[in-house]
Amino acid sequence: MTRTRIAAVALAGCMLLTRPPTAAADTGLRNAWRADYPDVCAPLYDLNCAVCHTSVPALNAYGDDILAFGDGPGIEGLDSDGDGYTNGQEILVDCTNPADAGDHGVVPVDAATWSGIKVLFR
Ligand SMILES: [Ca+2]
Repeated sequence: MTRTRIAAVALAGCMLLTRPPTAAADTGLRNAWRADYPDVCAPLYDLNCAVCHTSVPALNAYGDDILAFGDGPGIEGLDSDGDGYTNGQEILVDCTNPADAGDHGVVPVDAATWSGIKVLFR
């Protein structure tokens, strides 16, 4: 084996060992999220990985909450981005990004009141 060939094999080996994890590793959670929200609005559906990631594999605030509390209804009462709108309202009612404090509805819903709960399930 020539020196060039040995160097090429060593470089290829290093590249395989240092390869970053692929997004495919997270497709199970993404699919679970989509199963929880089968009728999610198109803008949120189109965000794809950006619903939970700032840049794969780094998580945004909503992704951090999913990691901490699990996906689906368990975190709908949280306000991951701190904009005053719960994740449930953003995803199910307003069609806004639960990880972007600059993207929210017009009127925050107080889910602690009966009228607030009705708005979440209309
Ligand atoms: Ca938001």
